[in-house]
Amino acid sequence: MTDNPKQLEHVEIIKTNSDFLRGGITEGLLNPITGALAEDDTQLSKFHGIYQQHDRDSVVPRRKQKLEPLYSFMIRARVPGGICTPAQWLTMNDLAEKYGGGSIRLTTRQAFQLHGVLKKNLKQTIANINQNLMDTIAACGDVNRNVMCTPNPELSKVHQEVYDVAAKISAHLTPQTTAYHEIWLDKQKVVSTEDHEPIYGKTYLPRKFKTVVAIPPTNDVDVYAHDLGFIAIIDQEQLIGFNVSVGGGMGATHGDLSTFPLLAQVMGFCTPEQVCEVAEQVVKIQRDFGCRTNRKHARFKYTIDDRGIDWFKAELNSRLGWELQAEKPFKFTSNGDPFGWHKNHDGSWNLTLFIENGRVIDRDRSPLRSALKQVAQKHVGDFRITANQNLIIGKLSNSEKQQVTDILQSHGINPTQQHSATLLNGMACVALPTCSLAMAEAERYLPSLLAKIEQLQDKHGVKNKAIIIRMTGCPNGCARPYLAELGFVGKGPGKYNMYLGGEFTGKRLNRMYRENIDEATILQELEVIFADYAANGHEGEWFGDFVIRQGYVNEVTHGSQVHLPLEVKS
Ligand code: SRM
Ligand code: SF4
Repeated sequence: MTDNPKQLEHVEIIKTNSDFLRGGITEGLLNPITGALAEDDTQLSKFHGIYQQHDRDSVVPRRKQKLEPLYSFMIRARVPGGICTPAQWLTMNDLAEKYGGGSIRLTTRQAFQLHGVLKKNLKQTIANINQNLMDTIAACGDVNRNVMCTPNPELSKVHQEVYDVAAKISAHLTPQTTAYHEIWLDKQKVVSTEDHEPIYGKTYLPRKFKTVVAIPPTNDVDVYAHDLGFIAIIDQEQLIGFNVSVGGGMGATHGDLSTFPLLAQVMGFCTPEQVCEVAEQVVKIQRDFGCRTNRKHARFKYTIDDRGIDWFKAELNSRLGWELQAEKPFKFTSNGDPFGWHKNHDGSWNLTLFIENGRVIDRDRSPLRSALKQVAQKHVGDFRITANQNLIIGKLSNSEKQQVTDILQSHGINPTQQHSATLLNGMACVALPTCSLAMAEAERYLPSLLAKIEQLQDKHGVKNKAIIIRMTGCPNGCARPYLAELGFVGKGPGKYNMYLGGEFTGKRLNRMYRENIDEATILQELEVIFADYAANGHEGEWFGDFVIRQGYVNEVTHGSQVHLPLEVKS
């Protein structure tokens, strides 16, 4: 509120002067000299769901040829609660075929990403997404992003009701600027009307903001990793309301102990009718109190950590003009996905398919994208992206169930794939070659590391004990690695920090165990721990709990401990 303009982050100036997110994007799109946008506009384009990237694999050869980097764009499409229709799936498929290198990426926040879209194709791609009733606005940028929701319909009869709440929050917090329609959909601005952002104001939020809705007992959406969470409280198959959680986040910077992941704290309860009002006031508090002078300290988690949860509760209650009720009891039992066929409460079928690291692409022996295209062409139910980057083909009738099985099998895909627990619980962020922040491989490397980890588990007889393993190419935490029982965070090419001690349902942060180690060292470390786990693990004891009980790491009680130097166990 009292930031000195001289100290404001440059992005704040860009936002203020952007005329509600217009900047020079329209002109930049028309400039044929370069495949890039102007630098300031690359900050604004994020609010429109677009990241400028370049192919990091080809930088050096292109530089030698005196060529600019091979610029292209990542487009992220919002899918509230992860649910889309077969027609929408087909749209993303067609766009991936035409403009996105034949690849669709399902994200850890239940959205779609296309990579490699050239500047000249951006407008057409975004127009097509909108024609099919999806959008990309607020998929990125300093605003509330895609609202997540447990997508599994068989979990509860009130799933639809909870999902509707998630969709409402999403609509309520969507930016109101007309710039999006003007730039991408050729809508003319009404000259006499000023844009107005009733929730965000002219400078939007200090930083990205993420909202999630969870349906216990599954915490598949990792509610504790989010700025704002609503945990559905269901009593005798009636949705009575939501516990509200605030202040979670994952991002950190290597070597900077003032940055750290934090778990969200549950702070009260509200009714379904009160949810949008609560969400709006929470966002406005962050708008007014979040730090705008240091982007590394600008996430909502720090606003709450700096001032304390009691300050926040008082501020929220005073803005609401009424008080949140006391939180209600709830219990999470897992944060993974239930793979295979499951019957819904209404008799329809769902198939949860494992999608390795969310990448839907045709590979030689597994033409997954083509198979799903054919399913979408036949199927009348829906497609549900999970927060673990997997896919639920939802609401199938008995005959459709058989059709889907036949289609997948004819493409060499077994719908009830018998993968190991390790593979099924693995998750990696995109990282190289597209992510400009990646320090090491993640998506392209995790499968081969998991295969080696599995061999070790097999050797020690612990292969069937599921372990949540996550990898990211840098400390930003896009695959929520600090909640994993075993986490790997890229430090440099081929080098990772290794984390131990997250909890199986996602409610405890892990702790850095080894720093900057290569694959051989990772496997040596795990050999010792797995042998110990096999000999001394209790019946039913999760790996993350075991490593704490055995003293490999201490339990983390505040995120600032995650990266503290550790007394190394010899
Ligand atoms: Fe992320 C930045 C990919 C979920 C924390 N994230 C990025 C960018 C856009 C890199 C950039 O800024 O140039 C990555 C694009 C890579 C690419 O080539 O596609 C990227 N993030 C992803 C996705 C695609 C990972 C995935 O494998 O699925 C996820 C897209 C989610 C979506 O649909 O909206 C993704 N990112 C997350 C999550 C997980 C979550 O939200 O549940 C986190 C941790 C939670 C959090 O926000 O605290 C996350 N991403 C970040 C951060 C660190 C933010 C921070 O507080 O420090 C950055 C960097 C930044 O914002 O400066 C980042
Ligand atoms: Fe990129 Fe880092 Fe996010 Fe991975 S964690 S996608 S490397 S920003």
